[in-house]
Amino acid sequence: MTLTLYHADTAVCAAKVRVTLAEKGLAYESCLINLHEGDQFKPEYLKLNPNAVVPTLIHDGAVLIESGIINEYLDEAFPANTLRPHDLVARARMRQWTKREDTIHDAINTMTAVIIFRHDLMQKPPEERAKRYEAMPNLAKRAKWVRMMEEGIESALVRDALQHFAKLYVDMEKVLADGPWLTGEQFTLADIGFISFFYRLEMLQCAGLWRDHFPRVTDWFERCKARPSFKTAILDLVPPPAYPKYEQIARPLWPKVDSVWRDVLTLF
Ligand SMILES: N[C@@H](CCC(=O)N[C@@H](CS)C(=O)NCC(=O)O)C(=O)O
Repeated sequence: MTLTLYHADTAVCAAKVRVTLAEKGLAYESCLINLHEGDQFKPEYLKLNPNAVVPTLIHDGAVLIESGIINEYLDEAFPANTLRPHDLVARARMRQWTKREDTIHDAINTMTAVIIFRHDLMQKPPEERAKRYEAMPNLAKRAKWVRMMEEGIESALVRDALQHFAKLYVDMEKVLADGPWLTGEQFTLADIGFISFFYRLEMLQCAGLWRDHFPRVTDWFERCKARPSFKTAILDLVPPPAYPKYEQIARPLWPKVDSVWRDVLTLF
């Protein structure tokens, strides 16, 4: 049996799959894709993943894409240490959480882009910026990217992203009254789906989004971080000292994020 994962150390979607692999104790061959260099657009990679994104998993020659689908696949293909509830109602609830991952990922992408990517890109001359935009084959993604780069932290896209987080945390806070994990007593793919997103927000100096307002969500994330899989799948690849840049760039922007956040929270 062979498992090969195409991923990138900081890519939050790839980290979701690494957490599942670690929780299930599955070894894999690691193929790193350099997203900044544009490896994802190379023809040989596009044959595996026509969406030009990571992760891609290859299991005994079968190519699988989409992190949430890969996670369910892994749990079905390797039933030991199951990460899905046996009870069908609980399993359906788990899928209600995993279904939200793409929307939350999009919001994470907004925050990372306006805080970090923009900082880097705006230092480049306009022609080089235009080249970067043109290299993006997906026109909707390109249009969003241009808007994020032009508008930065003031963009209404930030407010949209924060609204998605607010709804998520309110819902999480509610269910976490009934158990340590999102579907109750068992740690499942529902929890796994959000861990790397929380870590990214922590790197972006935005942990106040939950720490200042949602105590059960705060405890939940601390429990996630205490699991050995967090170290193996996330921390070992993205250690905080390797990213002082994130802190330096992001910290001055937190007051602005926090003021929009407090405003958004009044809607919930
Ligand atoms: N829905 C996809 C999203 C994958 C995705 O957007 N991956 C990001 C990294 S987290 C990526 O590869 N971005 C590179 C790019 O957009 O050029 C999944 O969950 O697998």
